[in-house]
Amino acid sequence: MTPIQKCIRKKELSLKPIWLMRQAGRYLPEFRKLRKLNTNFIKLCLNSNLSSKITLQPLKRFNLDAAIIFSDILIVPYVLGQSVEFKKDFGPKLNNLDLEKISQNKELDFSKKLLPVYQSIEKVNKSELILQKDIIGFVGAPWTLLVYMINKCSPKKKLEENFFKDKNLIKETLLILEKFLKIHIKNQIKYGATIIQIFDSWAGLLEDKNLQDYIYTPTLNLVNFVKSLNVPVVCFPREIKNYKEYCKIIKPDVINIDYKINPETIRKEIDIVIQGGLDPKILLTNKDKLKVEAKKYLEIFKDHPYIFNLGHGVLPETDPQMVDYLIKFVKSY
Ligand code: 1CP
Repeated sequence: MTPIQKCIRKKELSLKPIWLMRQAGRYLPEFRKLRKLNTNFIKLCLNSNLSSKITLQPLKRFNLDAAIIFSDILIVPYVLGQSVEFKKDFGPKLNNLDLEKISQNKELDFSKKLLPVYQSIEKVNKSELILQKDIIGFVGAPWTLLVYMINKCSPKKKLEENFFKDKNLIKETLLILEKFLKIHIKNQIKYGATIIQIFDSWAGLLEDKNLQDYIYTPTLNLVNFVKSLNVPVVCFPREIKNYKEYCKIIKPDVINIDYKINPETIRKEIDIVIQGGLDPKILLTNKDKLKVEAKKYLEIFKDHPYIFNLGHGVLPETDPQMVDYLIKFVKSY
């Protein structure tokens, strides 16, 4: 059993495995080099030779306990027929959501279009670098995908007034997403993913009265689906106001916390495996500060099953040497 599986399934306390969100990405010069030659980001995700190589890049450098497959949560709307472009210094730009168009998708076609992602998982699975490590497959939560699909770009702070005006569009889109996200999850597992993480990056945008319909119901359906396949599921409802209530309702195997939440409070409130928390901005400071902060999390979660990770993704301006230092520190603690 891998260190992460021991932590999740056996609640081992002595192991504090580590991986980092966005561990494959722009802070690595070897990634930037490949990215420069491949200007179309979606095409890069759908090139299994390159995406498997990128997935393994951080494992070549660092003693991480998992690889996260190089893809994106927005690949699902893209494959469903809502085009997505990634613009430099702007982020994703989607075109209009066409419910009739996305309703016509068929399972076989959908899986076929995503085959390169699955082949990438298969390639990673065959690498020596992945021995005794996990492969993390992932999806965006229906709510977060809906935000991008309706808003057509990153919402940053607040949703527009009229975001919720077409209730039927929202309801139907969430159902379509649920159906195809289950297929995407099933396929990733079939090809070798050993953990599924559900990213709900915009969970913090919702008011309490909307949580049930837009987050709890659709996410619970996905979580129960992953559990039925006997694979652990990690949820990351970034900046959700009430992690305790979320965990009580959703019951994921692991909860990833963001950096704004107090880790001590969370430890007292929640009895499931916890992952993450460290502010990625700490990696931009210096080794002494990094050590103090990393130690804080390791001490707080000394007697709690804990997977070391960040409270959001590695920032592009991060020095890889700081990542190296963090991983060595956690591994030797
Ligand atoms: O080079 C580039 O310009 C592309 C940058 C990039 C990368 C490296 C994007 C565009 N996506 C990714 C990869 C990615 N995205 C991974 C796999 C790599 C890894 O983690 O090592 C994963 C798991 C994601 C997940 C993802 N994409 C999320 C959830 C996590 C989070 O950051 O909150 C979200 C919200 C996205 C959308 C997205 N894709 C890319 C960007 C810049 C964004 C965020 C845009 C925004 O701020 O709204």
